[in-house]
Amino acid sequence: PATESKRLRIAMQKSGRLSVDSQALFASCGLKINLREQRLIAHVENMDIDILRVRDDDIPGLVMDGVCDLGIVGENVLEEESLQRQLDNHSFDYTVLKRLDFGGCRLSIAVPQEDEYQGAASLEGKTIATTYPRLLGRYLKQQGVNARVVTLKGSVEVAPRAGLADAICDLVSTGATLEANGLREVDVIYRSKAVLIQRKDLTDNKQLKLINKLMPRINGVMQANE
Ligand code: PRT
Ligand code: ZN
Repeated sequence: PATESKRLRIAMQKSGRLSVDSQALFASCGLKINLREQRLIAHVENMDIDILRVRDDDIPGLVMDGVCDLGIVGENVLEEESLQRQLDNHSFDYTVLKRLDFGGCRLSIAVPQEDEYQGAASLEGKTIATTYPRLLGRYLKQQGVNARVVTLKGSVEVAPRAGLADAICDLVSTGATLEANGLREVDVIYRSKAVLIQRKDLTDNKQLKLINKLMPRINGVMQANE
């Protein structure tokens, strides 16, 4: 029934680069979660919160569709989904509650070590492989460059060697993956961190109160880590 207050639903990455830090953030905010079982939903024992553990790619949509109230996701995935939804005329509303201090990386253009590169114009007429076609497409448009974009969900870094692309646009943190594949980072097109987002139409008083209780804790934890 609509009058009954629902538990706050928070989406987090089930397993991957953001899961350990997301869990640690929840723990340091006092949430007691039993994550032993490999379940989709974990109930928080001491608060009216459920944690949904999903693929990171599903998190923006779950929040934008109002299926989850909060979510922790990389800005790269969030922005890519927003751009895609704008093109598809789907809802893409959300509020960023906090930019977090983990999950940092950059989305960069990389070319084979020996290839010449003199700015974005060097990409004219080339084929670029990426997992982020909308972010790359926006960049190419801004630069006035016509290039072919090939979408790969994985193994983007091997595309040039495999003859699938002339260049790639992929996430980089240390640069070791690019180096191991004979590639050179030439332009950063987007800088990303993990963010805590909230759905736009959240009106339940109890849920809003809970969020108002959590936010100072998150701010406190982040200040202590500075
Ligand atoms: O299974 P699921 O779909 O949930 O996970 P996933 O495999 O899609 O994502 P995951 O866990 O790899 O990354 C989750 C988020 O972490 C990304 O969306 C980014 O916001 C953030 N992040 C931070 C990174 C990196 N750093 C990163 N280095 N995501 C991916 N990488 C990859 C990159 O794609 C490349 O293959 O690591 C490699 C490069 O790393 P370096 O250190 O060699 O430069
Ligand atoms: Zn993913």
